[in-house]
Amino acid sequence: MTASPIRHDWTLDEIRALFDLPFNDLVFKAQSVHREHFDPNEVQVSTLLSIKTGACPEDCKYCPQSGHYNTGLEKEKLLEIEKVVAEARAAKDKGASRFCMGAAWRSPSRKDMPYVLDMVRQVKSLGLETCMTLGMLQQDEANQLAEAGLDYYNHNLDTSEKYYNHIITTRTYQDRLDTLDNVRKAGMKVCCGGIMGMGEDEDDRAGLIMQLANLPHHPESVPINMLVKVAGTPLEDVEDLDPFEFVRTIAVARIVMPESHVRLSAGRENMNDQMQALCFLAGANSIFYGEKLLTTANPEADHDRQLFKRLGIRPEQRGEAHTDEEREAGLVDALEKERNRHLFYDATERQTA
Ligand code: SAM
Ligand code: DTB
Ligand code: SF4
Repeated sequence: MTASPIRHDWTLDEIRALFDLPFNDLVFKAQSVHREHFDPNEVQVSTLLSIKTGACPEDCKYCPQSGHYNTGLEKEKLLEIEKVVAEARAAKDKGASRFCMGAAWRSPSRKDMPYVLDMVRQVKSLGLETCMTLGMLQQDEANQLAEAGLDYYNHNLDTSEKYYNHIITTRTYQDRLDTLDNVRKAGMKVCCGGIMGMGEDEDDRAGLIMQLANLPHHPESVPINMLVKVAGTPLEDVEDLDPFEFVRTIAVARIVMPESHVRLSAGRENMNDQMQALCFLAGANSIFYGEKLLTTANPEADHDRQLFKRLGIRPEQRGEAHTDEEREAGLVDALEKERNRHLFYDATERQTA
């Protein structure tokens, strides 16, 4: 079978046509593409930590951390490095392969940069992949983060260009594209996706996926979030999205970005196991693992380990998505992978014993 080509010239009509396929045809196509590029029974697991919480100057209508809305969130200053490292170590012990650190900033300030860079160095030295999401980045900031060893930078487009102004007014779509460009030029991997269920229509979901797929390089990681409705935000009462529309979005993302990890991201707390299994079938192969996202709840780690067991899913270990050449060059340690895998499942046994 020839592998699906990597394209960067998708039209909205082509993406709409994928969304319009009968559900079974769409999921079958997505799963077929998935199998050309990935082990269908492996899912990458990342753990998230909020390193600076609340009082954000931006007005993103979905966000509990925006200072524009009263969500009753306790704000916190930038966490001390030791605390972050301890959390990262705990995440690694539970079997996470990547540690993602998020800050409620419009962009990092000059005075915070040295701390953030030190965090990257120390978390990386634990043997974890590192990811940060700190808001907009200038080129020199992106370069510094890359130099400190940051593997991934998360910066979402969130929705279509057309719907964007309904959701955020304090920074433009172009600002976001510029940050993504700076991250790429600095040589980091890109994590970029969006949120479903914010009152957008199917064309907006198609528009977002088109934007992502037509970036000069596909983001290595594409988080597809279901809106977590938080009381006090302007979107707290928005109508629920049909769950099948969410699965369709994952499937289309998988088809048009065949080599990317598609992350079943925020919103799993409100999804049952069957819905999550359907998302994996549609090509999702990454999750956030651990009881908390940034400020809202995520399923219990033990529940996720049980779900993986029931579905025969293995956690993808750091480096498994590397090329054969990289493997042969000894960048991936098979023994460590096996040990980590045991660590992940043994944690279940320890907690259920
Ligand atoms: N302040 C930085 C920024 O916006 O780039 C980083 C942190 S921000 C919380 C990271 C991402 O979390 C947002 O781009 C958005 O996609 C997602 N997010 C925030 N609140 C959410 C919610 N209530 N439901 C789903 N996703 C959410
Ligand atoms: C992403 O796309 N989703 C994550 C991560 N990137 C940083 C954040 C989800 C946040 C959900 C709301 C909260 O917990 O505050
Ligand atoms: Fe601030 Fe990020 Fe939340 Fe927007 S999404 S309000 S930028 S923390």
